Amino acid sequence: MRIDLISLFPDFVASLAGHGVVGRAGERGLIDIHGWNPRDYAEGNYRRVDDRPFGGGPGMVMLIEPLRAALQAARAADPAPAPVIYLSPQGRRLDQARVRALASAPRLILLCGRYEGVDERLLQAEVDEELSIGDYVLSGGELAAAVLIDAVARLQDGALNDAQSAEQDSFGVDGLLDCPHYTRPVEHALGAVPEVLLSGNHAQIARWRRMQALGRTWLRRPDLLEEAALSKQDRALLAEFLAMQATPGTNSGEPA
Ligand code: 9D3
Repeated sequence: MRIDLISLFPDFVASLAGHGVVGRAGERGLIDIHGWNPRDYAEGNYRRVDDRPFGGGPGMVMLIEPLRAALQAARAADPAPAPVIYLSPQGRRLDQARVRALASAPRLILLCGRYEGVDERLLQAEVDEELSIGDYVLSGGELAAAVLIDAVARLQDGALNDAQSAEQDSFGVDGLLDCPHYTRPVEHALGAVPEVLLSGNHAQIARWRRMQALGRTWLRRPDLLEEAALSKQDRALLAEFLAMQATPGTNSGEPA
């Protein structure tokens, strides 16, 4: 997958993408990130990339021409057609279903804004999709682009090691939260490891983990449960979890 990044700080995003799973995906040639700085396409001694908003008000607005020229250069660098994604607080909220769809594209162009935003005419003419990463205020689109790159890079075939891939099978697909995890020591002042995990009974362990995943999702993210397609067995496990919750002396490990 080729990713072209239009940003006043392309190196910032590329450096974030140079570590961990994304870094490895880059080394393996699974993703290839190219930065394009609108300032390099700006005219005049001052190389302006922004100007004051018509109608007044605080902040600056990114100029059409430097962005258009940077986009054009990015497009021309590869013949594959690429959707242009604008990272913006006005966009649709990114979720794992959208990440999955974008991860299968051969190419993406990511447009990052700074200041108050981008001249609306450039957006109308050039942008195919507008995405937000959540309801909080960032200073620009760069961190959002880094989030999107991380999320699509780890879905590329061969990006994860075997253990990570196995985990991905059970999580992220069914839309539930993860179950709790424990490692040594078995006994600690902070508590003991649930006995079932030490039993060696893999069917019982799988059942317990599924029940915990269902229960935590119900407690913490009921919105996700409405989307998830629960089997009859899942409903029974959830009922069992909730009954245990209601019984004093059965601490499931949930904070109050
Ligand atoms: C305080 C400035 N706001 C005036 C009401 C508007 C505003 C402009 C530019 C708010 C944030 C930004 C910069 N943010 C992004 O470019 C951005 C973003 C975000 O802020 N939150 C979540 N997702 C994203 S994607 C891009």
